[in-house]
Amino acid sequence: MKMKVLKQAFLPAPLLSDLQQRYEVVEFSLLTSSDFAGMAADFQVLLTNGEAVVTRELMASLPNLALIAVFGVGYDGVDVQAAKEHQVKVTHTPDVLTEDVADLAIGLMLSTSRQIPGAQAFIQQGKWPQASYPWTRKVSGSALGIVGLGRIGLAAAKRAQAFDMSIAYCNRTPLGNVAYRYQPDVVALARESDFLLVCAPGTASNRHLINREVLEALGSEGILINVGRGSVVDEQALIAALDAGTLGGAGLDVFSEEPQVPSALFHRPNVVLTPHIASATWSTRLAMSQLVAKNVDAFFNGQPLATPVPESR
Ligand code: NAP
Ligand code: 8YV
Repeated sequence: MKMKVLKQAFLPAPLLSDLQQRYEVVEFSLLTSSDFAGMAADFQVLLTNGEAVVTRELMASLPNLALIAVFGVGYDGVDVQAAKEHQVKVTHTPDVLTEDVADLAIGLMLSTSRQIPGAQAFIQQGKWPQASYPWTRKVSGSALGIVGLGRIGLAAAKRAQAFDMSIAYCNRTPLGNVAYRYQPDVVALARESDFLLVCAPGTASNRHLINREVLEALGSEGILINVGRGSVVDEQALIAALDAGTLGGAGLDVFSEEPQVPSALFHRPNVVLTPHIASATWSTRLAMSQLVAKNVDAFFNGQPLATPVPESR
């Protein structure tokens, strides 16, 4: 008989069909409360993704839960303190998506500052015969501030070096082995930057780290890029700054209330929006899938987990 695993959130079809060869994957949203009560003790593994929320209550309702396997590197949706208390390990999918997310960060930087979507709309709206597209802002040689110089931040910095950008960063702890300038104060970093790139995780303490004061410091010529988590940016303050013209622009892959995006961000030439797609290439999503399966298999085979989160090591 196959062991049951509980699936709480959207996961790609290739991952599901792989897991289904070895496990019975049970869809949480299709269970009635009596189904759930009858089966809760069968689940040792919960499958989730980077956007979903795994609460203390859900963990408490699964008496034999021992592993939460996250499809994604960000695990801010998992109550890791509760997981620790329930002796539940958490795994995630670091490294395999780093390059893609850094690529999209650079893509957003270029398309926001050079207004590529706006320029395409200009052609499609038949405006070119009457006028030239307005001049935009140069990327090469400008100053990039990175909030969260981890795996993704470092990969973005490497790409930015090819654009001759001067690079500074803000982490809570400076890195010993990088040539980039450390700026511990995020407001000061924003003031010194033409582009502020957010790659920090969406932990509770990082909520609204990028607030009105930071956006004001970035200024009317400055551009905010966010590929980290929506909760890190105060979205209302961002909209207010765009309205007031005190911020130059924004390129956003993540939002506060996904998949809802405030319409106040739409139809602005200086704002480029993507629907949380930074890791969504075929090869990366397959690599993420393989890593989730590797962690689940390791758990059931009594082997060390491949990629536990730091709190589960
Ligand atoms: P990582 O290697 O753990 O890097 C995170 C970095 O953020 C660390 O260097 C950390 O340094 C820094 N940080 C944390 N809190 C900070 C704060 N308050 N101020 C400044 N820096 C802070 O993680 P990663 O693999 O690069 O991934 C980063 C995040 O990207 C994930 O957590 C996820 O939310 C997001 N992500 C988004 C997508 C997408 O599709 N858009 C895809 C993948 C990942 P210190 O600990 O020293 O502060
Ligand atoms: C995914 C992500 O979109 O890895 C993360 O933290 O945000 C993205 O790679 C997500 O986890 C898939 O649901």
